Amino acid sequence: MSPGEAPMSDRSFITWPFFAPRHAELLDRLDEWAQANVAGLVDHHDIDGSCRKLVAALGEAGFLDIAAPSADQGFDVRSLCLARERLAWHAGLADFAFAMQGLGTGPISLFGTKQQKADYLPPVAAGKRIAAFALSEAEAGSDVAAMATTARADGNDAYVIDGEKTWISNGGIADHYVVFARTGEAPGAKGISAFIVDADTPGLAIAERIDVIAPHPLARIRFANCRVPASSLIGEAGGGFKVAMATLDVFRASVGAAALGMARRALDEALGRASGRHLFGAPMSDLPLTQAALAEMALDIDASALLVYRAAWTKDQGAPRVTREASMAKLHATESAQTVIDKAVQIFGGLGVTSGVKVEELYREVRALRIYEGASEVQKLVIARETLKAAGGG
Ligand code: COS
Repeated sequence: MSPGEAPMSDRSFITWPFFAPRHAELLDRLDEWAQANVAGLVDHHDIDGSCRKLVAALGEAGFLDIAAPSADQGFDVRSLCLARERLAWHAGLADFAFAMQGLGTGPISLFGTKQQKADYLPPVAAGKRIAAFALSEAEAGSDVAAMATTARADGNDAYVIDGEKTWISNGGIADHYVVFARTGEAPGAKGISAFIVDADTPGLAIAERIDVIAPHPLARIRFANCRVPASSLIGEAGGGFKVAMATLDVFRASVGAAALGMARRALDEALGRASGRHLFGAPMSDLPLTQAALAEMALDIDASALLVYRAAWTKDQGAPRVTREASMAKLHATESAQTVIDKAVQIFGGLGVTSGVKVEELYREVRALRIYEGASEVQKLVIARETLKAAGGG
């Protein structure tokens, strides 16, 4: 393998019974496109510019239809997961650009009116507009129902939004934000609504850009007397919590898929390193401790893959909710990807913590996945609740 060239990757999973022939074809197209384009689109010194270029190129290549489907049948969650897995294998930023087009329109795809879908989905799918999902607040990340941002009805034809959202991906470069705010129909989860807010709406301001260990566009956003038409409400007034949770039911499994793609890449890198490097007179891959690490990595990857594809397949079979399956997929795939990548760094030794080396990049990139779209602790809570419910308790 020459420097900079991507290693070979196991693709036998595509013959597992979760997938149809169109998924194998998608995997081929993604790999071919990413090999030819991703390196030229990612510039780590210009994150905003890279994301804009990635969104435009992914749209032009036709992949964003998977993230923001206009067709009546809606999401093909297996395609969504495969796309994230494969893009994450190639570059975390490519996965990020793809995924946020989906999360930032998920509520519209699932609950939007005909008009909202017609206005927002085609330009996002074409890569001509950038989308964002604004749910988290400083005091309401895991506990969504505690959110403080308000949207007050102003007559029958408008709402006025006040408050702050933070850690908003694509904050600063998005053309619209799906914003969740308290409309007060009832306390807690039942008094929240979702709105589409165009980025140029007066009263919406980027309060701060946030730097993180694996840089991507991220911001704190302030709403001050931000007036939006009533037609921007997604779903029913007071139904915003369900809109958020149903969107996360689709996208949480895909976070697991992104983690899986990163873990697969780490294993591929580690296999190359272990067979190419000689230690004590033999290839490193002959050492029992190296073999134990590689075995544990391969096992974790297959377990994650089974959970991710199970969640995606179950949703694609028409299950109204896949809360338990999606939480299990996200929890296991993100936690184990962290471990798999850490083992790859160990196999690389000093080179593994050197800037610019792929496993070092993966080590930084995977960390946030255990936090966003529901931290691991929230996933455990969700799985326990669902398990107790199924057993007739809880
Ligand atoms: N799909 C549809 N509806 C759902 C749902 C889902 N997946 N999950 C919950 N709901 C509904 C419930 O059915 C309930 O409605 P009813 O009372 O009519 O039955 C309502 O929403 C409230 O649900 P619940 O009582 O479970 O709410 P909680 O406040 O206890 O929710 C958790 C708790 C922790 C599960 C939730 O807040 C959560 O997932 N938090 C993490 C959020 C997150 O991912 N944050 C990161 C920001 S996104 S980058």
